[in-house]
Amino acid sequence: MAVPPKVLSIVLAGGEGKRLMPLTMDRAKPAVPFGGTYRLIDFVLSNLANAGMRQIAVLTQYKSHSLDRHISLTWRMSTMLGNYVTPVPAQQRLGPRWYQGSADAIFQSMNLIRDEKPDYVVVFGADNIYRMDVSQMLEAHIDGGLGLTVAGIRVPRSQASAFGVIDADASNKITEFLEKPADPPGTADDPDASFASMGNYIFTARDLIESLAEDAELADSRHDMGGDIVPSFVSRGEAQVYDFTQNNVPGSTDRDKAYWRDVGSIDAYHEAHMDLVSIDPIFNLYNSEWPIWTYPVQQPAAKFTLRGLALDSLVSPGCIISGGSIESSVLSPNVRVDEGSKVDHSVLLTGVRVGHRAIVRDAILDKNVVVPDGTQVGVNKAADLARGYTVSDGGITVVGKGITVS
Ligand code: ADQ
Repeated sequence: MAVPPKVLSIVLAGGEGKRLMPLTMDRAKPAVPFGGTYRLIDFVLSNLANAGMRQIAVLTQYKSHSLDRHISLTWRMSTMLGNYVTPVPAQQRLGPRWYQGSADAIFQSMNLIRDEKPDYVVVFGADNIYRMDVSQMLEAHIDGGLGLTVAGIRVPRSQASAFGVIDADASNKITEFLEKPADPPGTADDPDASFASMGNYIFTARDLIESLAEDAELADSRHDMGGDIVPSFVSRGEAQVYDFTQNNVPGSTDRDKAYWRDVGSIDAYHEAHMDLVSIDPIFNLYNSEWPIWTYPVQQPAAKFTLRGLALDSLVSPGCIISGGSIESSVLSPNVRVDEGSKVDHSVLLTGVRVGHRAIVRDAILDKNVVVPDGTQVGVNKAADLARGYTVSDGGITVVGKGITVS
């Protein structure tokens, strides 16, 4: 039997997440809570661990305290997942500077690749919601025989300027790659769709090492994976695309099979939560054949009293809904909603308190926000702005950590 290839996985977890402010005010974007009990980074780490990847380095830098803590608690201490995952803080090995672009983050951590001597390096972003059997992409990379494989998915062309856009030939070789183009091209069969990079790459290790070393010498490079490294492989005819729709995760259905969301903006983050509470879930958190791992919540089951109710919602352990009504919303652990209050189309993070006769609508309330008796948030957007809260382009109000709504 052939010796299995040696694979090192690197998760890029150092992004600032400016467009998720104020949720990223004092936590890194991959540490932003999602879906009641998860953090964004749990999705990529689960995809890697479930696919059998046993060496995973998480490169962190920006406000990484809560991220490091979460990784240690969930991933390092778990007996089942053992010691697969290691957080690697910015090490400033090559001089007194933090990572510049994402490629510089890997370049500065090159000792990991040199020490482990892998055949292949999996480099995945940390900010997306999806399920993927990474071993199937690895197989496609090995079969393709090129230096780089980029995972791709069709997205509405109107949204494609936020992504790297791919053109490929019939053999999947990438012929053109445009990083975040102002006017993204459509695909050959659908002018309203673009073929986008998911920001997930598999490299043959020696090609990655060579390319990073060359890029580090270039004065005009931004040292960015999507902006510099991928285009350099494409210009040498060394990159292929892996169509995400080919991926088959055990237990997934036709409806949730190709689900992938970039949750980089407030509106996308809110919409991805609404996908979780839609009646026929588009993203199914309950697929036990491909679990999404996280830190187990040590709280009693959610309790509903005084005719409190929740419709089309996720309500985490430790929540008490006493007389309030929750609709199309996601509640993290330990949220309280009191009598006469209504929470609608909203995301409430851990420890939020909603008093009596309050209204929360089209809103995201960060950890420990208090909505006192009789107050409203998200109902009148002009009033929300006047009170200093963030209101997204799509009309979602965000109240930052610990604030008492006035
Ligand atoms: P973006 O997500 O906009 O586009 P970037 O901001 O570089 O690219 O983030 C990619 C990943 O790297 C994220 O997980 C982020 O947290 C992390 N990261 C960023 N800078 C880092 C640093 N200095 N150190 C460590 N980690 C860092 C990318 C691609 C696009 C693709 C989209 C898909 O460039 O081509 O379409 O992802 O979401």
